[in-house]
Amino acid sequence: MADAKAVIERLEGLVPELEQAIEQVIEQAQGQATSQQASGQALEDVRVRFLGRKGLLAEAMSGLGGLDPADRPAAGRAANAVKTSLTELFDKAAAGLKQAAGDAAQSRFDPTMPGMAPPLGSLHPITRVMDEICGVFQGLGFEVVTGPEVEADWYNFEALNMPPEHPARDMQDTLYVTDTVVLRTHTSSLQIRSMLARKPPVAVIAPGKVYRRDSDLTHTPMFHQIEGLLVDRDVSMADLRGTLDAFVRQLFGADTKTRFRPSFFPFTEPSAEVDISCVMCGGTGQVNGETCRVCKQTGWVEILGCGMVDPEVYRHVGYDPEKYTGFAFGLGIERVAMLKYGIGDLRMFFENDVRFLSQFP
Ligand code: 2NL
Repeated sequence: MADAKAVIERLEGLVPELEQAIEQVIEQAQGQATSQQASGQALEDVRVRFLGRKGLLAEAMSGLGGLDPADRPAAGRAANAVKTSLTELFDKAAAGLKQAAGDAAQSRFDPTMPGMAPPLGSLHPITRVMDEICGVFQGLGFEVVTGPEVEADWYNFEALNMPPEHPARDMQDTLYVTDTVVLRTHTSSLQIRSMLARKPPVAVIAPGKVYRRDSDLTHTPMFHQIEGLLVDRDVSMADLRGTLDAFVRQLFGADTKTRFRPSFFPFTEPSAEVDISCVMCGGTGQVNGETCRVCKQTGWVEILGCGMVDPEVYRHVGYDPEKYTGFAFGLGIERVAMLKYGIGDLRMFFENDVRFLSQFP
């Protein structure tokens, strides 16, 4: 017959043994020598060693079977009490370890550290220049208008004094959607729409994407344009010059000079092209003793086309050409942006390389 006292002693001896094993795991965890995951695993190993199916408790309890039946109830109660103690010890240790891991994370968190700045986007340089130009004209009392990029040929050509056989309507130059629908080749179509929608005085500025059947080093099939239109009684070419002078000075600086050269557009008469004194060399034609690459030593760069609205356009929108006069102008945004920021290659605007774009914060 096995000795009941010895079995009970063996069982009860497990409690301090587990306490010691747990203490060891906790000491290791506090020494930071082990990771949170490693100490969790070490504790689990201890649990299996004591409480597992073939663990120390199971082994000690197997002694119960060999006892005198009279001793079994007392030994059984002792065994149950030990099992409860061991389980509680283990649960407490596991909770303590988890708490300690949380505390450690807390102490590593430094609320005084500067935050991480989220990466900021920026406006495309074309958008910036477009906004800036619109802002200047809004300051002069013009209203910004927008509208469709897919346009009936009547608004894009016919109303602008470009009848069906006009050379600008050639398939070589224009992107046709159907026989009578085009991708707008300029934003003049918006100004035609504006004139149809209201009576003079009209002062509108029309920014947007335009499309031409053209693609090489200096031309892209899509580019950006701004057109302006002012129609009222007694509008003269002097008003046109004054308005464009004010615009150019605001955009390129107060020292900028302008010059008007005679030109031709089907929708204006007379027509002119406007040059500004070169933004690179200040009109001298030289940069550090070398030929200015922007104006090719001429001291001037072309910036826009303009003119007095042709009476033929008024007839198409139902304005009386005897009563009203007005001026219009158009300019390419890419060209202005290249001049303003000293960009030499048109393709930069369309590649959308972040290293380029992020230079315009
Ligand atoms: C250029 C020249 C120009 C216009 C656009 C216009 C619009 C209407 C009536 C008359 Cl509704 N004219 N627009 C006039 C002259 C020149 O653009 O070189 N653009 C890039």
